[in-house]
Amino acid sequence: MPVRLGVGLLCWVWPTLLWAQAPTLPDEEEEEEPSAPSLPDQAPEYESVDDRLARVEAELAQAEVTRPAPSPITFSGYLDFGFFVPFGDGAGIVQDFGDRTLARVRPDDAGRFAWVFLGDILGTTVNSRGEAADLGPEPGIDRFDSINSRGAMGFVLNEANLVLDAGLGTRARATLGVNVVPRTGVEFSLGDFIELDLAQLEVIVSEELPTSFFVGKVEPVIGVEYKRRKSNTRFGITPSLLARYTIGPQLGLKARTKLLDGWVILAAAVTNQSATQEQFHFAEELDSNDGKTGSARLALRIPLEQLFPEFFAGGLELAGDVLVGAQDRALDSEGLFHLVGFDFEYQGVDLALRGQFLTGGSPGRAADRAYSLDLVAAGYAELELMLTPIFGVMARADFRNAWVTLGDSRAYLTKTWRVTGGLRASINRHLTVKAEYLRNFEYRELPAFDNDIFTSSLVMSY
Ligand SMILES: [Ca+2]
Ligand SMILES: [Ca+2]
Ligand SMILES: [Ca+2]
Ligand SMILES: [Ca+2]
Repeated sequence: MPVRLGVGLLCWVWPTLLWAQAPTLPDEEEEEEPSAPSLPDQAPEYESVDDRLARVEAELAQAEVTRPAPSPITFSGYLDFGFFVPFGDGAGIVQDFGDRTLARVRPDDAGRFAWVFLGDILGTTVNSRGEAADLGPEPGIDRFDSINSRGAMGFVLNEANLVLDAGLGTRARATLGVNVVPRTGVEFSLGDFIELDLAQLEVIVSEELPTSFFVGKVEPVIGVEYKRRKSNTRFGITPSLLARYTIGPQLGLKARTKLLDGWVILAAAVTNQSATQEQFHFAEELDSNDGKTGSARLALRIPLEQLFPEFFAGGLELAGDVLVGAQDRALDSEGLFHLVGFDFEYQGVDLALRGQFLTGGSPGRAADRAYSLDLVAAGYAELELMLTPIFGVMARADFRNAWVTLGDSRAYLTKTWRVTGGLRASINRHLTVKAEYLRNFEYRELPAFDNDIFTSSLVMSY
């Protein structure tokens, strides 16, 4: 039972991790030549060949035990420093005073809510964390507006990231990812916070049929954007308009396997919560209901690089995604949060093309402060191209059509589409500079307002 093994291992892995000197089996690649134990100069003459062999073997084994193990722990991470310019007041939403727009677009809903907002609350993203330049008007609610620029341009240390990787023998690996996020203090507090981004144990169950189990705070399985959710792996800077549903780390178990000679990739997870980013309406870390969330991605991987090596340098994945479980924050498991969609990804050497489409919903429950969601549709497609080994460009188009409410108090009508253009310079493996312009458009039935963003980022990896 690999899962039980994983759970059991986890209990002692974390303390061990912190104990850097803990002896663990070294990886075979890293193994240094053991210093051969010297044969004793004066072997007793009566020693038989068998005895002698046994003694040498014992000495070899002793040398193996006493040899200091090479450290299986590696540190890596990055500093992500940015500068952004909001056009407008930095907010992705405006208030719909008197329900003037709502009365036209959703006449049945006009007059139902105390506050109605138009636009996308996370549309004015300034960094890879997905933080908005400003959360905008917030009557009737106390929110953590982490950037809170109120329209000002400014520098921001997006995050200082530290990843600790520990090889636990040849078949297991523990990973710990931490972000330190300095933000403005309020009322004598410092405002800075530390975020445990990832804490997982990966156990490789089988090499022949490549299968891994993960346990802990793990990356989600749906879509493709989670693979490049961090600023040192993302080609551009900002996440897509649907990333909020797919890139939030989850607490639970995950498995991934490759079948049919790598043509089929199956990943599935059982977790406390949805894969929503914690800063968005639909997320919670520790569960408030017994219902667990199941998610899965089934992909067909066409090895274009092998079939047509003269044209392609990578494979094409076409996948279906599904996520369903008790809605987060609700105190029981009756209402279900669900997402279904598909994604695609071609990852070559200089060229990458990827995208995703999602639809879904959640009934919500005001008494438990669970927001309701009608995600009519959201999607994006992104093209990334390295023009030289140093300079690259990216272009992305995305949209989000959604209706989010909380009882009779708040409603968010989002009908947004966006075009993003970006530049990238990978100076060397420690230094990358990126710049991006986000042009946010409102659908025709919504009033247009200023919510474009210019942002840039200097990623210093170590
Ligand atoms: Ca604000
Ligand atoms: Ca948390
Ligand atoms: Ca749950
Ligand atoms: Ca606009």
